[in-house]
Amino acid sequence: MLVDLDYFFAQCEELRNPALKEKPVVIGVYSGRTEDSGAVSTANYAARKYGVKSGMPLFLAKRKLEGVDAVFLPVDHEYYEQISDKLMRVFRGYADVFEQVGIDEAYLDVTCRVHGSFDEAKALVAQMKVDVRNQVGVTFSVGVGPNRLVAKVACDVQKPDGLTIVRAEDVNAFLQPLPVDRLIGVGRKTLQRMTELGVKTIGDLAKFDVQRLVEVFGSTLGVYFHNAANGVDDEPVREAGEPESVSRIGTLKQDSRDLTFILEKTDSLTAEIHGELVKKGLSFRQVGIIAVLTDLTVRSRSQTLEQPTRTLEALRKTVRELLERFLEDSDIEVRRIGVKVSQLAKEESVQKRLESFFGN
Ligand code: DCP
Ligand code: CA
Ligand code: CA
Repeated sequence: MLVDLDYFFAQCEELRNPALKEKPVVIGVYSGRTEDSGAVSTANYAARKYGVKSGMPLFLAKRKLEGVDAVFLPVDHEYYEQISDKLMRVFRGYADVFEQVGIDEAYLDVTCRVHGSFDEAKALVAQMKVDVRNQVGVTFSVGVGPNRLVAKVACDVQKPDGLTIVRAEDVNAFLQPLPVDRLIGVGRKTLQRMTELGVKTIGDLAKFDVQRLVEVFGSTLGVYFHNAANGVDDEPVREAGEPESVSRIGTLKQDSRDLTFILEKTDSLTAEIHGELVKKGLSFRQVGIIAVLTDLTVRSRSQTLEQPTRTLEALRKTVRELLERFLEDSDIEVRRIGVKVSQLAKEESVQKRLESFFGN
C-alpha cells in the first residue's frame, strides 16, 4: 500500500492551531522580494475550493481568496519534519517492509501480515487510521494494490482521508479510463508527446504498440510506460539504506557441467553470502545463479520464494534446483559460476512476518 498524508504542510499547521481548521489555509514559500512574491507550497481543502493549488504564484492565490477570511503562512520545514518522523514511526509498525518516499509518503509491503488478503488489508488500514488519529491527530489517504504502481495511482483517486483498494483482477478496469498523467513519470512534456500520439488514457497507452513507444521514448522508458499502463510492476518495497542484492562469483577449478562438482563451488559462495546477510540482519526472497560458459556466453536463472527467508539451507536448496534445471537445458561446460540473492529486507521484519503468519 501507499500512504500519503492529506494537504500535509497545511494539516501540520492545523495540528498546532486547530482554529485554522475553519478557514482556507495557504502555505507559501516566500521568495522575499516583495511581500507577495513566491509560490504556494500547499493549501488545505477549504482553500482548494477557491482554486488554490501547489506551485501557483502567491499573488494569484491571494487574488483567488480576495474577500475571504483566509490564512497565509510561511513554510516551517523543521516542524513538518518532526511530525513526519512521528507519523513514519507509526506507519512502520504496520509494515512487513517499509519504505518512506518524501516527507509525507511511504510504501508499506503488508503482503505477509494480511496473508495476501485485500479484506484483511482493508481492516489493517482502518486500524491504522484510528491509531494515527489518536497518536498524531492527522488524516491520510491510502491506495492498496497488488504492486507499488497500482497502490500509488489508487491513493490519488480519493482524498482526503481516502481508501482505494484495487484487487489484482480489477487492475486493468481501474487503470484504463484514467488520464495517462496519473502514472509516475508522465510529466508535462511526456504528456504533450503522448497527446500528439493520440494517447489520452492509460488504456490508450496499454494498447499502444510497444515498439513505437520504444522508438519515441527510448527502450527504458518505452518499456516502463508499456508495463505501467498494463499495471505491471515488480519493484519490491525496500528499506532505505539497504543493498538491493548480495552476490558472489567464482571460477571453477576446471570447466565442468557436473552438478556435484559445481555445487562444491556454489556451497562456498552461498556460505559467504549467508555470512554477509547475517552480519547485516537481512533476509532474502529472490535467488539467482549466473554461469559464464566456456564459449564465454553468460546465462542466468532466478527464482522468487514464497516467503522471505534467511536460512543457508533454503539458499542452497534453491541454488541446487536452479543449477539442476540449468544443466538440463545446456550442454556447454561452465567456467565461472555466481550466486545472487535479492529482495532483501531487515531481519526484524521477518520476525514480524512470522508472528503475523502464526496468528500473533
Ligand atoms: N509541496 C510543495 N510544493 C509543491 C508540492 C508539494 O512544497 N509543488 C509540499 C507541500 C505538501 C507536501 O509537499 O504539503 C506534500 O505534497 P503532496 O503532493 O503530497 O500534497 P499535499 O500533501 O499538500 O496534498 P494532498 O492532500 O493532495 O496529498
Ligand atoms: Ca500528501
Ligand atoms: Ca505526497
